[in-house]
Amino acid sequence: MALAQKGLAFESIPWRFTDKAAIAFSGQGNVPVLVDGDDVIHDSWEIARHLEAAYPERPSLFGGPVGRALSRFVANWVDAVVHPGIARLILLDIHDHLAEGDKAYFRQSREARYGKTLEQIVADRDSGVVEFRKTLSPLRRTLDRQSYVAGESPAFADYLVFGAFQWARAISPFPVLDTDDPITRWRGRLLDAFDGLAGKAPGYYR
Ligand SMILES: N[C@@H](CCC(=O)N[C@@H](CS)C(=O)NCC(=O)O)C(=O)O
Repeated sequence: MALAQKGLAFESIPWRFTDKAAIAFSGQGNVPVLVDGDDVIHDSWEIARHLEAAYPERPSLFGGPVGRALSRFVANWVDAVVHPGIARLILLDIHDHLAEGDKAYFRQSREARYGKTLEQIVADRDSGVVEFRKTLSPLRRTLDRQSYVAGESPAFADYLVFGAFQWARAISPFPVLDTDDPITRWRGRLLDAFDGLAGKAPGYYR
């Protein structure tokens, strides 16, 4: 979404959890990794900072230093609340979609992290999703009053949050949001943004 907002053409390369060798040149084992000419950047936040610094004449991802600082808060809220909240609902679905060679690694690493089996983690998700939706109240109240987290048009703060919902939509049929929710309508606007870039990605629902 950040690359699309900057109007930059890109090629995306599918990647699997255990394919660490393919990204070893980045000096670590997580995606996303951006290769931009001679620059190799990993971590979404660092990628956004790079794009903003390298392409300042293109539409801004942060809207200046104040926006960047506020987006940092959004990034931390997404890391601390939204991603873990969604993960507890969909971890088993992620596992079930993985290539056979990745399943054992995923199960072992996530079960060690949570101290439970994948099955135990998602067992109470029908009640867990009700609690998860309550934690989204600050986002819901914001999007009830304005079209995007960043205001009248989307920016990186939106993509930080949207990424979590796009992840869920791509990997799990479980509805993490209610259909009648300002957050669902905002998600729909972002699925349509940039000629429907995100909406064209395979997903279980719109
Ligand atoms: N805060 C980082 C998170 C990066 C991250 O955790 N990536 C996961 C995506 S599932 C990953 O590559 N995991 C590899 C693994 O678990 O081995 C970012 O936003 O870039």
